[in-house]
Amino acid sequence: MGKTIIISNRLPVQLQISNGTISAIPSVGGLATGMKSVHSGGDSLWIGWSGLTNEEIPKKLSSTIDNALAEHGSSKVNLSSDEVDGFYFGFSNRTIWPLFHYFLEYSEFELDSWNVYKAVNQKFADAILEKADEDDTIWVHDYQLMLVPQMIREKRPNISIGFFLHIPFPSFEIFRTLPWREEVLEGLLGADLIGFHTYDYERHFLSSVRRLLGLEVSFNDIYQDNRIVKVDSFPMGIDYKKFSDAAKEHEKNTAAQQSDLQQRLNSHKRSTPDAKLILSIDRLDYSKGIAKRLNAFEYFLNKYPQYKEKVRLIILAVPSRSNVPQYQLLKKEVDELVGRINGDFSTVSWTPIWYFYRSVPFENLIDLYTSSDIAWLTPLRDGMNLVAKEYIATRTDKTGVLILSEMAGSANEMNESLLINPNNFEQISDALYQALNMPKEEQQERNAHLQKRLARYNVEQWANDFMSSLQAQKDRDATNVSKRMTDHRLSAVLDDFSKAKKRLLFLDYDGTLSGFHVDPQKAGPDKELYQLLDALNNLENTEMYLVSGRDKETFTKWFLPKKYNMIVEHGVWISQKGGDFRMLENVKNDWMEIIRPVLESFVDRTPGSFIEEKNYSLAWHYRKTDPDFGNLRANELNTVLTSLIANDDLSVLNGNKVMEIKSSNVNKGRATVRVMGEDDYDFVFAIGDDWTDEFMFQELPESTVTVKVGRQKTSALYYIDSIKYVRDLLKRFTD
Ligand code: GDG
Repeated sequence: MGKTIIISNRLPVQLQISNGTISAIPSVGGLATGMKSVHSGGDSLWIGWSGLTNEEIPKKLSSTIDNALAEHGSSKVNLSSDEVDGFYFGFSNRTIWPLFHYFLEYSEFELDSWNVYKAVNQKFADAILEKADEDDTIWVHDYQLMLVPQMIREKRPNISIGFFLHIPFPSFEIFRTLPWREEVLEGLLGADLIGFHTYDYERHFLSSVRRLLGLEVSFNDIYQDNRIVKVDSFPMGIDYKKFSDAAKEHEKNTAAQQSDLQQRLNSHKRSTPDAKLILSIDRLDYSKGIAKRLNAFEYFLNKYPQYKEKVRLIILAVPSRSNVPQYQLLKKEVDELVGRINGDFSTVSWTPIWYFYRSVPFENLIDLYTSSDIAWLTPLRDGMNLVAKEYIATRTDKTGVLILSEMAGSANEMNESLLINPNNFEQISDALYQALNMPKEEQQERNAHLQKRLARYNVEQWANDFMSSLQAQKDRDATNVSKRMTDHRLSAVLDDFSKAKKRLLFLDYDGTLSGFHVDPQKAGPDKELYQLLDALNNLENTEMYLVSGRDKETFTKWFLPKKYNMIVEHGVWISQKGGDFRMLENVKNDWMEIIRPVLESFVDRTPGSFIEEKNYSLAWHYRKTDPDFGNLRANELNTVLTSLIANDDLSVLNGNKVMEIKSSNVNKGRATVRVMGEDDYDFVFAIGDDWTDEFMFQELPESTVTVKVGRQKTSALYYIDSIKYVRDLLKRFTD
């Protein structure tokens, strides 16, 4: 068992330099806590930026810093201030952050910062490669490092890599605007497992992968050339116990033990016992909807004036990225709004908004959570939002109302809160009204459900779930019943081949000898393929058959002059040694008159699809259609056809982006078995890629060497990763 390497932009350790000495203090953030179970003991390492630029670290202290970090299982990536500017404040926070939070108008597409992002991602990847062993597991975190998985994969093809995105993944329509969208997707696809907070982000990602890279996706598996990448959602939890224990301790505090903030909160509560406290805590970020929330608060005070002097809104805005212009503008906007609303509504004994622009120590966070009757969180977009979960965890008597934006990832798991659309002031005002008037029993009932869920799926569980899923992905290869055709296995096969007296080779065409093309007629054989097939066809004591679903006219044109043996239309026709095609099965085609108009109606309604007409089958191709729409239509067609052909001797084959209707008693398995019976073969080989080839793999005798192209489920004995390797494999028979 190797070690675990965690990699994130920032290390879970804060460095402090004072009077020439260094101290490294572990951070208490959610991620650092959650990773405790993963990042502990000597068998794990955390790589990241220390928070200090090269310019800020005195040269003579560099190795002292390394030692201090090593004590916390951490290792730093050194970044200059220019790198931090381009990579972090630039591409990460001025391009990706706004784009992924649907603030398209804030996204800057600067080639220079993209280049720095790439270079810094490479630096992080190099730092990992330097420390990583083949059996290690690597977990890459967040949007600053999206290219790292692929950069590691290039150098270590077999190492296990997971990636988790902490922010939303936007819909395809937003993501497609990024000039470097393909590179970002490819970077992420270097991972074996890609995790998101919610299913929505997951499906947005899958949709971009299909539309932009044209990769095949089945459920949550993405089929790369030689690997399967799994995508899944893991909603991040909090350290529930830490928050609920802190709240319990907080309750026990005597007046003297209470913090200054708590004492002041108490004195306000005493002076106005029927006034309620509404709390909002966020980093000062435009995605958090702070300005809108202030406007909504003003709307509420106008709609329900009876609450003047009866509510107080506490806004804790934590400074963030203050050297990015949008954040400076936002600060100004919030400052002004608070000033204006307080100016408009305050009375001598009441200020509606208490505004704090700072971060507070943990104990004050608990003071605020436990003292507030309502937590009011209205992000316009938020990957998860942990504050919502923390508020609920601190409510020891289960009172308190959470009003939460449905645009936060946490809304998916927190149905018992009052969910609002942050743009709907009418709805928000009514939710505030409802919260202010909610009976205690109802609050407790709602929170009981929420607390139970949060306590169970805490951050540790989240981290463990992700790691087990990554491990399962690693094991998947090992448990595949079909074995990878390694060099070693191939040598044994070739050995049998050379010893055999009479040999038979069945080769599927599309997806095996030739790649898919949007127009099937354009996927004709190239010169190199003819050479290979000639060589195979000329082997002594060997019969080679091309086995295809294609029509006999096309194969006559491409291969008859070459005198190759051929089985076409899934086994309806056979041609041997250049002879004319003859029927192998007695099949009818009178059903076509009924089915053709049905397919035509699908072609009319599905742009990009078309019908291929063969002598004894009809095929509806949908490779060129919009992938989601094509799949939807294929399902629909399947239903229509299944009911239409119920009483006929017909079947529907669902191939790779094609549905083919043909006679049931014809398939590649039946045809190849018949051919095999014609002589006394002591070596039989069959290779194919899609499920029409599975008939061969299943029906040929067990001693047949069957090979599947690709990693999908198969009955074949062996598989090879991709079509790229087929020709090399076949060449070995001719050596
Ligand atoms: C990103 C995603 C996703 C806040 N103020 C103080 C303070 N905090 C702590 C909170 C909470 C954390 O900071 C904030 O976490 P959020 O999840 O709410 O938001 P982001 O910082 O935007 O985090 C987000 C998250 O990553 C995890 O994947 O949920 O969607 O944007 O833990 O308690 N802590 C202290 N003083 C403060 O003043 N001590």
